[in-house]
Amino acid sequence: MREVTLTILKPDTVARRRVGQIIARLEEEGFEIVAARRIKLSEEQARAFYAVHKEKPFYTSLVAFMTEGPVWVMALARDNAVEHLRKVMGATDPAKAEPGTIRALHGTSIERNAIHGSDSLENARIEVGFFFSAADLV
Ligand code: FUP
Repeated sequence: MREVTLTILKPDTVARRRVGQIIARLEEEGFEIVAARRIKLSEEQARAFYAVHKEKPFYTSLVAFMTEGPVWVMALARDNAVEHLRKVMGATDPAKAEPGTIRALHGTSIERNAIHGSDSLENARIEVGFFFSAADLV
């Protein structure tokens, strides 16, 4: 089934000029970029986006990282997009991610792990809606 999922190329990826390489990989993996925007997350946006983690010890640091510089937010379409993006991203901790995955190739720590991808179809709908309106998804 064709799904739309949300990815964020995180501040580490933008700062290290890895955006192009990662977009090329996503297209090679069959994703269509149906919307994309470069933004700098406000603290309020980052806190809201990661609200499910607000009680975790890493929350404050995660919000600081996600707001330290610009990111690319993108809506990606493909058959089975949610699950396939999670597979291509690899595990949260780049040191534990399968070789060849985006996090293994481009992440440098469990926090600075290069890329976000929605973890379920329900969250994908919420997260795409967090950044894009229906009219943006062309
Ligand atoms: P993921 O879905 O793989 O991005 O992982 P989680 O939803 O569990 O975590 C969201 C983000 O919190 C991760 F991308 C990075 C950060 N994080 C940490 O900084 N430390 C941790 O121990 C776990 C997650």
